[in-house]
Amino acid sequence: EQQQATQEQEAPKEESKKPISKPLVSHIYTADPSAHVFNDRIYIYPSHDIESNTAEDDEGGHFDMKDYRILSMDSIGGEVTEHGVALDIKDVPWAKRQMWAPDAAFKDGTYYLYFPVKDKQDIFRIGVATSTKPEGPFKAEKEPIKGSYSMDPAVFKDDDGTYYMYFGGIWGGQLQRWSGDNTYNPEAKNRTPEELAVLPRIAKLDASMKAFAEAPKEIKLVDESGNIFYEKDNDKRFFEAAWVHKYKGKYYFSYSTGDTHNICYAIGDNPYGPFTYKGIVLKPVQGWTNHHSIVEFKGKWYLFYHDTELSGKTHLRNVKVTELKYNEDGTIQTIEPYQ
Ligand code: FUB
Repeated sequence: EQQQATQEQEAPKEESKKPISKPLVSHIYTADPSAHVFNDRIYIYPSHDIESNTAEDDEGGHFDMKDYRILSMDSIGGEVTEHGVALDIKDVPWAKRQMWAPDAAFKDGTYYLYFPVKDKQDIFRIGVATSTKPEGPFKAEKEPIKGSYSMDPAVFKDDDGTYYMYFGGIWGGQLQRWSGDNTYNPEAKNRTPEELAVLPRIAKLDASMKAFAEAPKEIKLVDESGNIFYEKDNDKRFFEAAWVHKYKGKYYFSYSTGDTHNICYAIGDNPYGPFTYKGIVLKPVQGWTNHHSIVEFKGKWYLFYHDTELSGKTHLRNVKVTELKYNEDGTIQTIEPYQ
């Protein structure tokens, strides 16, 4: 079995350099920012990091979050509002521990919060909760989304009004335990370097927004020759933190490479891929994890991300934002988070 590095191990330090942007809030720790524009305002759906003193383990047990708090602002650089508890783990009947990176969507007057949390059997599932307001509070469904597993859901609305959920994360996110036909093997180990990398998943949402319209499928993430990455290609293969946005008719699938700490991206012609690897969006940040979202607001594009500037601890992060720029050919200009 491949030796798994502990997630408390920091990415290469950039201490002598200055961060390019400031934490959006400093009174609470926030991470994994999924940003959306609703009603001309930016809403950020982050994880709410806390110090729970849960012992660190190889599966990220110290990321022991217990609720969600939503942030909003009417302009980039404007005042940020934190809206209080949007959903508490005690109000999710099937949940046991670890509320990880959420996302949100809006349809027909209802806001949907999608969130990964471990169930009573310690298996990550994805739940859904609803509200009439983007900031919540949200009311959770009594069961997780049927057929859901692993973590880091990201919901993308295509121009034709179809919603797709992208999800999955390896190691502590448990995706390596699920085969391509969605069967569960609790004994499955992390892939060895010579094995093909685990692939992220997609499932179309049905009209209710609370169920999959189809069984989850693997997404082919490939190199320029069309080959799926091997686990040893860990500077390019998928680890966690999927996000999809559309730019000039192309689908951009971006994600974290986990143990090599980059946010990378790949481009495809339809929501299901294949997506061809193109490069790095964001270089490693302070802290082990790297997780982002990409959103257009008032004609400019922005990258929301996090680092550990406020705490210096991997599990106590703070969300940030910076502008994202494209080249003429549609490639993304790599962002250096420290200069
Ligand atoms: O916040 C907990 C986990 O850390 C997320 O789900 C991952 O993407 C990583 O950022």
